[in-house]
Amino acid sequence: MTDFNSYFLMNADEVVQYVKAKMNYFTENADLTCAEIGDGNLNYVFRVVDEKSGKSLIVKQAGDTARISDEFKLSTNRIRIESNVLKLEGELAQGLVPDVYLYDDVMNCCVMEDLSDHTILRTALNEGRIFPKLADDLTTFMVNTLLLTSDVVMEHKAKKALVQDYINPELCEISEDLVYSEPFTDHNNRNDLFPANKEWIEENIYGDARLRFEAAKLKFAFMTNAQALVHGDLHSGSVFVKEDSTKVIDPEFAFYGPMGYDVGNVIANLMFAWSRAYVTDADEKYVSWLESTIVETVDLFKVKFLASWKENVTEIMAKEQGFDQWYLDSVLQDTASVTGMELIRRIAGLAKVKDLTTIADEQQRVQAERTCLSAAKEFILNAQGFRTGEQFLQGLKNSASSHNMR
Ligand code: SR1
Ligand code: MG
Repeated sequence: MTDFNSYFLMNADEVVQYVKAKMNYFTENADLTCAEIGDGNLNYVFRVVDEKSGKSLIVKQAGDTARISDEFKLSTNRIRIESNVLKLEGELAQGLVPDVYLYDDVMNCCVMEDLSDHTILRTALNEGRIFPKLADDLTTFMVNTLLLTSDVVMEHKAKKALVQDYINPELCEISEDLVYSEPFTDHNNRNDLFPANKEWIEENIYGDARLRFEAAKLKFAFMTNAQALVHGDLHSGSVFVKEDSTKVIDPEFAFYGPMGYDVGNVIANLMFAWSRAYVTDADEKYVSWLESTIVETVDLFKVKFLASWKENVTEIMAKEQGFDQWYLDSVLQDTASVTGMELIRRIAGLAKVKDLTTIADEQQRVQAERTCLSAAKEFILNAQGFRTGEQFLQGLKNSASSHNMR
């Protein structure tokens, strides 16, 4: 039996031995079973259960390549980032992330709370389920984790130490490539386009010089604007939900970047769900909840951001009259741009979303993809025009009307 003193990728049996060796979480006579349950693009996720007591936990381990493809060689350091960021987020946004029990820098794994009584938000949305607290919880999470890690609030040397701690070159490179370059150029030849939309994308995305110019500017903002400790991958696969609870997971892409990167990711992924619901004629109550969730995510973010600013600002020049609103406006403009970038990259890039790929009818999928792509162009090219939740929703709906094939 190994003592886990040197790194290797564990299988389910080894994870059971690992938990017995490293944790006091289960009793001596526990009857432990383990299964690999991960379906993400990067890591291996094991659920360990004591069949006697029902107690359980999660072990997440990083390999040195991405699960989705060996092309991505990645440092296992991402598990350190994930564990430490989860702990910090847990302090800043209490109850909105899972508890971390252990981080192991030899085995490159972390052990955390099992959230199996929750469902991944994307899965739940594709099933048409409603979560009344979603916008409220996600906006609290974003305002707290973003504003409170920024120069507005933190002592500047302490903030710079965090910037250093969370330098995340390899995972940032993935986003630089997959979000900010490949969907406009296909220069790595790995974009995966839905055949019925291929020509449309070549003409309207690859072929739009103005759009590509804006994307270039946004890429440099992503790489250089060390504004706050962003989650870095806040799509609906990174959120667990149940009726009365929201938990944000998977902050392995975290780094100091633009606040709008997180907010835009949330909005875009709600828009994928809306586009799917729209073209498949989903239940009206569900569609209307999705619409109010998009609107509230923007509007509650604004209200909470300004309230938190008032309460927590320490930077002397940030207290100048009007600076709070000016700063928030710039975050909203970034939010609009990133909403557009995320909408485009999940359709014209490598990493897809099930909201769209599982639409069985070809015409409906064509319509949903074009709705998202045209709205995305509007969000990117006219980013300064989106300041309210209603404007964001209207941007999407206008695009849906212009692609209505019913
Ligand atoms: C190679 S990883 C592909 C995508 O999965 C992650 O969740 C990120 O969104 C990344 O872009
Ligand atoms: Mg992830």
